[in-house]
Amino acid sequence: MSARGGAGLLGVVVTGGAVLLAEILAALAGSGPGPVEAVAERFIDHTPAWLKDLAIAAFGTWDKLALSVGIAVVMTLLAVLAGRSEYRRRWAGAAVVLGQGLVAALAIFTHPQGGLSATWPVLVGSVVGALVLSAVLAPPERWDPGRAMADRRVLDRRSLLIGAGVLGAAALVGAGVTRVVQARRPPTLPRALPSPATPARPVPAGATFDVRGLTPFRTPNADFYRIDTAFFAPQVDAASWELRVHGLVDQEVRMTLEDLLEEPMTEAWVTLACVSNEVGGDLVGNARWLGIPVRDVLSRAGVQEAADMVLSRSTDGFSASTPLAAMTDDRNALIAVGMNGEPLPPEHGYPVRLVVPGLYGYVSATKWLAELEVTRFADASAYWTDRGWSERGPVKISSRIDTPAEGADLAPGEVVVAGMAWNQHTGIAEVEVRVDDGEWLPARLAEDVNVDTWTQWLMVWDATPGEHRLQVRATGRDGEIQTGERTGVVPDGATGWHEVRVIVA
Ligand SMILES: Nc1nc2c(c(=O)[nH]1)N[C@H]1C(S)=C(S)[C@@H](COP(=O)(O)O)O[C@H]1N2
Ligand SMILES: [Mo]
Repeated sequence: MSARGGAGLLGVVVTGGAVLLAEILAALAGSGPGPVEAVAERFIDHTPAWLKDLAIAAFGTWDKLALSVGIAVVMTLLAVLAGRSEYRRRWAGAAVVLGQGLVAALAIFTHPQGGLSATWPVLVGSVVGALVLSAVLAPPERWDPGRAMADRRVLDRRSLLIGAGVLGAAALVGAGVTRVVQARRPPTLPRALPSPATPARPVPAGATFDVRGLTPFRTPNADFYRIDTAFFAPQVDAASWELRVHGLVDQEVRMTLEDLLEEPMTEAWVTLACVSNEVGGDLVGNARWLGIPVRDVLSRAGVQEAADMVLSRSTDGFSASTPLAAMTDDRNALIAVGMNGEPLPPEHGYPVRLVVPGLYGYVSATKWLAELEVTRFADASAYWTDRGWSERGPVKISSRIDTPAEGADLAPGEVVVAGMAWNQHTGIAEVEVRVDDGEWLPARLAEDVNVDTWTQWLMVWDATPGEHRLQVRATGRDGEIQTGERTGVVPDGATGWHEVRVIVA
């Protein structure tokens, strides 16, 4: 390898080590986000809406992986640059490493869960990195072994390494001690999930069809789609968590997690859907949620006449604008602590989130909930509304073919066509399938659980040889027939019929 190539490689190794050190320090101290997370999230926050939409369209739920790869590539290029610059001019590469450290420190400083006190791990990491880089990469003639003992700069090199080592070790010990002193709790609730005062009706056997390839009625937590602007799920401390209800209310209400868990709980099956779900997409899931009705908390605060919206905010700076009526009418709008019988997983909002039947997640389902501000649409706007999405997001009636899969090779004869349909808070009255622009034929609906959940459907199709196109559409309990007109997800959700093409031979 050429000397320059070697310098670039050393730059990568040293910078990588510095980032790792900063990440370990941040994780140990629990003082806030690590540099990679902070930079990624600040990046997401400052990405123009069109680029974000493009990323979600191109990568779907892999968008975060794509972003990680992008960040890794940029960091590697900067690290190679640092190595080569240091090789050419003393401190030039060290300056690049320090510069990266300062950028990351700024990202942490301005991060909702960061702040000034959370910047020290990355500052220590980048100073250690700069010292080590300078020590190992000064121009080669300085390291002529024949002159080693005589050359003061060799001493420089040794003292640099010693300095870096002492600093790094001291920081590690300090962070470790902080960790032990804080004795951070594992993410569990202060007590077991209460049993519901108002339980959900048991799921009748007829609510699920046993068809291979068909989505299960209940989405296990581990399989539930995840969409949010957080790179890593925020770590919320249950002991100090508090919900604040304020704005156009008679009196501000504050509740700790203990307070919340003492309230009578409602359990409800609710299907959650993302506005970014394309026709046929899988950004939708169904769970049994446990929580207290939002209206109970709002009535305690006393909502004033002028209000028409609740702006919910998360601990990480996200916000959602929910029509007041959706939180005060009789639907199961919940301040939820449980998901399928367990505390919320960190990625789904631990310790507390909102779930509101009938509305897309971006205007209702705030995870890592921190506050409810009672306000007016005329006076405030939410995170995604400020980025070009609609201020209101009622779920659009949708249906999807799960099986057969797109492009499937089938044998002639009876083929089970099955899938899901959802129209939260209104309900599904009918699902129809058609083959090759033929007549719409009614599918069989599974027994429904409530109007807030999705419904499985199936149809037995007598497949004939050839290439065929299957399409599905649903009709709501209100008589609305799902439109075949194709629109994209921006600004308030996609429309159009899902179709799959199959080959029968
Ligand atoms: N704090 C926070 N809450 C959030 C979001 C977010 O970015 N941050 N995204 C919302 C969106 S767009 C959706 S679709 C749902 C997704 O919830 P899930 O990840 O549990 O499926 O969460 C909502 N709640
Ligand atoms: Mo979403």
